[in-house]
Amino acid sequence: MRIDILTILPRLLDGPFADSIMQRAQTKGICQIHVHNIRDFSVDKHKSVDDYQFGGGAGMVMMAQPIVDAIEHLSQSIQYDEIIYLTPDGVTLNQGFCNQFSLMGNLLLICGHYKGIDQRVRDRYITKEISIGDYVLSGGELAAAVLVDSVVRLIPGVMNDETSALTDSFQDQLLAPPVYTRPAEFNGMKVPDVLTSGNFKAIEEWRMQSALEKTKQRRPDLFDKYNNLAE
Ligand code: 6GU
Repeated sequence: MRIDILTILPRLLDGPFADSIMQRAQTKGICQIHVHNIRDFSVDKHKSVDDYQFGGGAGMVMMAQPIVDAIEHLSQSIQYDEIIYLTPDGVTLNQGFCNQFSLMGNLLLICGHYKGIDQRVRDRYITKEISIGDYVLSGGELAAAVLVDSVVRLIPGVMNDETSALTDSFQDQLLAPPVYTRPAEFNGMKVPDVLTSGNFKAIEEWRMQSALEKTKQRRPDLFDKYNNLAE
């Protein structure tokens, strides 16, 4: 998979892909991530990327020209499966989208700033508009990092058995149960007896029960969905 990211703040994306699973996916050659500075495609003498919005009102708008030139330039050599605009007014990202994107070959992500990008870029080029939740970030870069991380970890070969997405299968519908590691007693707090019992059937039952209770408490929406699917 190849992922291209267009941004006016490329340094914000230096960190997120340089370690751990994202780094391994790239060194293994499973995924290539390329970050491009939109400003490099600006043609005026001030290297502008934004301008006042028509109709008035506070806040700048990212100009169409540099973004469109960047898209056109990259599209000469790459056929994108999706051109994704990260924006708080997009459709909320979920595991289903992540699974879909992880099966694709080439993705182009565009990070917005200020009031966002000129609507004409969205109308002509964007195939998906994605938000990562109901809160506002100062730009799309951190959202792009979240999207890339959640997608790349799902590509076959990226994770080993221990970190495999298969082991979080039922957490797609339920929240994860509590986990513990040694020592069995820490500062007077004991690990639940069942986990040290060696009774694997009882352990599985305890985990399922804990996951159900936690989900019902914290995410009644997921709990209802889970029960409807089970019916
Ligand atoms: Cl994709 N962008 C911004 N700026 N804020 C967000 C977001 C995206 N998703 C949630 N909040």
